[in-house]
Amino acid sequence: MTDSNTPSLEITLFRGWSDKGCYVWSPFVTKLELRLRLSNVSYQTAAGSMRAAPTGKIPYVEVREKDQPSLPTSAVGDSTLIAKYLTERGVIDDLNANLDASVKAQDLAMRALVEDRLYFFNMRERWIDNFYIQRDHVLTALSYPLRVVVGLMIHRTHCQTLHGQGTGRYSADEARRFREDIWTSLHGLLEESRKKALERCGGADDGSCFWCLGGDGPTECDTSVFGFVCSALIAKSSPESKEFVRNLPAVLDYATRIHGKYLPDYEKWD
Ligand SMILES: N[C@@H](CCC(=O)N[C@@H](CS)C(=O)NCC(=O)O)C(=O)O
Repeated sequence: MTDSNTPSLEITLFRGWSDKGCYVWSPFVTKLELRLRLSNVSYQTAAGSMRAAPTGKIPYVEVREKDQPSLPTSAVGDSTLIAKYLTERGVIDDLNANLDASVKAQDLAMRALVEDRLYFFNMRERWIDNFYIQRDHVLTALSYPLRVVVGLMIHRTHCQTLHGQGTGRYSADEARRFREDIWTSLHGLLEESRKKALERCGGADDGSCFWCLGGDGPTECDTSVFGFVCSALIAKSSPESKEFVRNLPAVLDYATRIHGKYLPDYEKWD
């Protein structure tokens, strides 16, 4: 549990794995953890299961009213919907409240870049190119025979999804280049943001965080981008992405500063 400002709700975040003290491989879980920690909100973690998740995906949360413990818990799924719900309940701050319309649009575009584009290249690298590593990690709770059967079903579903969405139709080289273009563009953006942050404090780097859109505080897209950077650095089923990201100094610096300030209790990537 982190220190709390929070008040009325007891929050359990289901992360897919128990893995105490570690990041999990899902970028959406880490996105939500950073989102909670930016508002200094207390929460507990548990493994949960896809079957219990309201959307069939992780992350999801269960919330209980602290002052009315007899009420049933509510379950909410999807990292964005969870953040919206907690914002509306006044539990976390609305990070984008004071942005003007064009910056809000940039923020949404950055989230879409990672959550709705990079996501599919990750799915391909993990579930197709490095299937056995991904299967054995995701289905670790299952016996080996079940893992084989369920793994095959997931593989088939993901192949169909990637074919329908289009990412599955590229050659391996094309897919790699598209994926690397995303990381390279993020690196360029973060280099500029770091420069702006340094200029704001007169060139003296005190090790503070800098943020994607170059402002003096985080916006929603920082939680998504951090989630995807962290996931690329820790997941063993995306070795090419890891190697590529490890060679992007501004991306590493961005994630290292956020890790140090907001998630220092988690084991860091190597
Ligand atoms: N839009 C969802 C995406 C969540 C998601 O795709 N989670 C993946 C793990 S990274 C998952 O649970 N996949 C299982 C499945 O697709 O069946 C969110 O923001 O929470």
